[in-house]
Amino acid sequence: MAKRSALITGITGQDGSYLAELLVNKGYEVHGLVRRTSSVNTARIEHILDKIQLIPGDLTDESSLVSAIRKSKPDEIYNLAAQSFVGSSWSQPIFTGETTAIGVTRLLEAIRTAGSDARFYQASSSEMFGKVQATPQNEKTPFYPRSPYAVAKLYGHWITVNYRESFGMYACSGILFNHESPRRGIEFVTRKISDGVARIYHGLQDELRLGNLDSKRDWGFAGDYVEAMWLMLQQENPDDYVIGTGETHSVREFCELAFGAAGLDWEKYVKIDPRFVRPAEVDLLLGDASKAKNVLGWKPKVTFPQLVKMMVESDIELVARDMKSKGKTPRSE
Ligand code: NDP
Ligand code: GDR
Repeated sequence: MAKRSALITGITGQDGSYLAELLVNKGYEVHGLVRRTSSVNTARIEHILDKIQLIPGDLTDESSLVSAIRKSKPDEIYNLAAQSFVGSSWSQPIFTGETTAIGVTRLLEAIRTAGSDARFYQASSSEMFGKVQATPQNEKTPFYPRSPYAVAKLYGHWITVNYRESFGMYACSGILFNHESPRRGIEFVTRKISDGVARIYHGLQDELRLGNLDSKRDWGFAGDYVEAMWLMLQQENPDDYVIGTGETHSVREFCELAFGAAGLDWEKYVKIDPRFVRPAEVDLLLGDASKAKNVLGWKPKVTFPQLVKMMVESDIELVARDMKSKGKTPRSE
C-alpha cells in the first residue's frame, strides 16, 4: 500500500514538531510548509530533518499553498501555522488577521484550486471562549473572543465549518486548550517561567517579571494533543472537538510548582510588571473534552505536576549546556 502523505503548516513550531514526529512514526510521508526567514529556525525539527520534506511557502501567499499541495499530494493537511502569540496580536492586529484568519481561507481555497480531496485539520483555540459564557467549556459553549488573535481564530473556526457545510470537505476544527512542553515558545508564560527558574537556579538572574498571576488556564502536554489532531482526521465523519485536561490552574500555581521543582521559593523572585498585563484578559479556561473521550477515545496522559517538572528540568539542563558552551560554570547537580 502507498505511504500516506501529510502536509503540515507550522511544522517549525511547537505542535508542528510533535505532530511531524507522530506521523513519521506512523509511517507517513511528511511534508512541512516553511516560510522564508533570515536565519535558520528548524531547531525543533532538527532531529527528524532527514525523515521529512520541507516545502517553501507562506499562509499569506496563496500560490505557494497551491504549489505545496500539488507537490506533496497530501491525504491529510494540518493547518497549524499562525501568528499564535495573543500578546503580539494587539501590536500586530492586521498581520494576525492576515495569517491566523484569512490564511485559513487561502489554504482551503488552495485545496479546491489544486483539486485535492485531502482531509483538513484547523488549529482552533480555547481563546475563542474568551470571556467565558459557561464553565466548563465544550463544543456548545458560545464564543466571546477577547483579543485580535482570538477574533482571528474564530474566523478560522467558522470558515472551516463553512467549507465543510458548503463543499462537503472533510474539515475539522480542533478547539484545543493551552498545551505546553519543553519546546514551547519562550514568550508564553509557562516557558517564560521554566526558563526564568532555570536562569535563577544557575545564578544568571535574580528575578522574573510577569503580568497577571490570577488568570487560570487548562494546561496540558503538547505531545498528548497532537494525537487528538490525528484522531480527528481518522473518523468516518468530520466534526469539531474540544481538547483539554478538565483541570484549571492559575499562573501563580504554575510559579509555585515550577520554582518548587528547583527547590526555590517563588515569592522571593517573581515581580509584577504592568508591561505584561494585557488590554483585555481571559480570566479562566477549563475544558470539557467528554466528546473527544467518547468519540475519539482520547485522553491526556501527562499530569499538570509532571508537565511543570518536565519543563523545569529541561530548561535547567538547557541553560547549563549553554553556559558551558560559553565557558561559564553552571550550578552542579
Ligand atoms: P507556534 O507559535 O510554536 O508555531 C507557529 C507556526 O506557524 C511556526 O511554525 C511559524 O513559523 C508558523 N507561521 C507563522 N506565520 C506563518 C505564515 N505566515 N506562513 C507560514 N507559517 C507561518 O505555535 P504552536 O505550535 O504552539 O501552535 C500551533 C497552532 O495551534 C497555532 O495555530 C496556534 O494558534 C494554535 N493553538 C495553539 C495552542 C497551544 O496552547 N499551543 C492552543 C490552541 C491553538 P516560524 O517558525 O517561521 O515562525
Ligand atoms: P495564552 O498563553 O494567551 O493563554 O495563549 P500565554 O502563555 O501567553 O498566557 C497565559 C496567561 O498568562 C498570563 N501572564 C502572562 N503571559 C505571558 N505570555 N507573559 C507574562 O509575563 C505573563 N504574566 C501573566 C496571561 O495574561 C494569560 O492570562 C496560548 C497560545 O498558545 C495561543 O496560541 C493558544 O490559542 C492559547 O494558548 C490556547
